[in-house]
Order: sequence, then C-alpha cells, then structure tokens
Amino acid sequence: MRFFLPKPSRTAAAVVLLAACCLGSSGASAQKSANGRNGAASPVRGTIPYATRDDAMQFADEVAARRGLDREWVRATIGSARLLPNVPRLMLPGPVGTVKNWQTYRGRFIDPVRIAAGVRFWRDNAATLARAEQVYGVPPEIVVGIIGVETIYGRNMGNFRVIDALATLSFDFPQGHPRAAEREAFFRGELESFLSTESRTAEDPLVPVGSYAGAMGMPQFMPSSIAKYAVDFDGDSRIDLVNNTADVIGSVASYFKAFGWKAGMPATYPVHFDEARLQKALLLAPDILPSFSADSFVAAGAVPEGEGLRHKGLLALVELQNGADAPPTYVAGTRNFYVITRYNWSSYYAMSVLDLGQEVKAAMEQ
Ligand SMILES: [Ca+2]
Repeated sequence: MRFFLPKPSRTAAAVVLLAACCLGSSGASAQKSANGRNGAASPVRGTIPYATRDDAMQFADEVAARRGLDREWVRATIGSARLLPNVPRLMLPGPVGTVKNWQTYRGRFIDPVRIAAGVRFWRDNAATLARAEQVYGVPPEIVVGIIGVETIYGRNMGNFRVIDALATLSFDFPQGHPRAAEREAFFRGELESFLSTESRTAEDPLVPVGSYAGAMGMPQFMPSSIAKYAVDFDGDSRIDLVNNTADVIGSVASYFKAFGWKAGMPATYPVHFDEARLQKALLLAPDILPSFSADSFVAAGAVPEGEGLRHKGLLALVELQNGADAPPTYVAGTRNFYVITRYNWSSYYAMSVLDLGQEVKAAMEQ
C-alpha cells in the first residue's frame, strides 16, 4: 500500500495499497483520541474548494449514480473536503539517477525500538497470529513484519483526514507527474470506494484519518483494499483496522492469500554467482517477477543456496543497491517475495518486511 514517497525504495507505480506512504512522510505520531481513533484533525489547514468545483461535483454525481448513494450526501461530503496544499507535491517522483541504498533503507525500519514493539505485538496476539496462519497459510513473522514496517504496530497511522487526502489527490493531482492521468484515476477510485464504505457503515466520512495518500489503520489499507480484502477476524460483525488487532492480523493475512501466498514456501534464498557463466542482464530483465526455474537460474550463473537449488516454482534475481560505492545485495526471490511486493511495489520494502519479521522472531526465541 504505499509508494509514492520520496524514499529509496519507491518504485514506480500504481499501487494497490499505499500504505507505507505514511511512514516518515507524515511523521504523524498517532495521538489517540477518546474514541480511539488517531488525532482528529489534519495537520494542514487547507481551503474548502470542492463544493464549487464543477469537476468535483460532476464526480460526486457519477459516484452517487454508480454506487446508488444519496446524491446530496456525496456532494456535501466531497464539498466538505479540504484541499491539502502540501500533499500533491509528495506524489512527484524523486530525483532521477539517485542510487538506492538498501542498508540505509533497512535502517529506517529495523531498529531495537521496532523489534521490541514487534515482540510485544506477537506475544499479545500469539493465538490470533496462529489462527491467521491456519486459515490463510501466512506465518506470523510476515504479518508482524508488515504491521511493524507500516505503522510500528499502530503508533504511526497518519493524521490526515482521509476525505481531504483523497479529494486533494483526485481533483488536484500534480499534472507534472509522468503518469498523472493514471494516478488521478486511481485516487478517484479510492475516493469512490471510501464514500461507498462510509455510506454503508453510516460513519461520519469526515472522521477517518490516515496517511497523506489515504491509507488507513495499523496495516495502512487503502479504501479499495479494505473493501476487497479486509476481514472481521474476531467475529464482532464489524471490521476495525484502527483498534482491533484481530481484524488487522486477519486482514493482512487475507490480503496475502488473495495475492497468491503459498504456505510453507520461503520468500527468498541466498544466492551466489558462478561468474564464468553469469548472465546478469538476462537474470535482471524480468525484475522481481519470478521467471526462471531453479535449473535455468543456475544455467545463467545464479546459484541459489540450500533448499533453493530444489525450489519447485520460479525464481527472480532481486538486486538491492547499496549506494554508489558498495556492491549490490542479491537474493533469489520466490513467488512469495513477489506477493509481498503486491502490498507495496518495492523489493526494498519486501526485504524490510522479511528482515523485521525475522529479527522479531529471533528476539522472541531468546
Ligand atoms: Ca471485528
């Protein structure tokens, strides 16, 4: 769910969920209010232009018709949204030519504070994590890694009003972005999904808060992902990704299952190169999409270690840059590694999730 942030991992793209975006970007430490939600107000006071904007009101009418919602309610809701003046520029790509640095990226997400918080989260939710693994096949360390990287287990869920973030990115997306039309359409779809859900649950649509991209709760799900993948995992007949850790855990595992997570399959194997026959360009061409059998991987000079030599599915050579002066890090990524990147389209993100999960697991066993 993230991805637009100016951070080293950012890969392009349209994202399904933008979760991670809020980390470090909003710097929002979650101030819980009396009702348990994050701090109520957006940190940025914007203007309220959309009630008199033809494009916004036309969109409101289309959404109302398409979703069978009350037209005046949709108009009033969009009309109440603030334009957040600082948000559009956060969508712009980072400088071209910057060499990514895996070690720096990793250091942002894996530190003693986050590991200790992960241990507490795992211990507090051990039975639910085990049940999620039974139901969805996704092991606790993956779920723990995701929630830790996304929000430090709920500490940083963002404090932008979701309606403000989504309206701003729907109607004032920066036109200088190389894929402005595509991104604007994406955010309009998220706004539509958000309005539909809020209308159905009869919640006040001006209340929910999240990242500057509209991602919500401990797992930073975008509205469309909440609609498609979130689950009520404690059986209280509602889905709460802000306060209910069972729903959070079940929803993350449900998301991975939906994107093809295979129970029991490692996400990566260590890999070394047989320099004499190495065809690195060939191996890197499909990027993180697993495209090589273990045999064809070895034939091209990339030798997975341990069980990786007998891996039944396809592999990808994953390259993580370490700045301009150090050699890259390489791993063999499986289908499950690819699935992690469906949460946030970045191999650096996926490696951070895996490493944090392993660090927390190791700390649990001490
Ligand atoms: Ca629930």
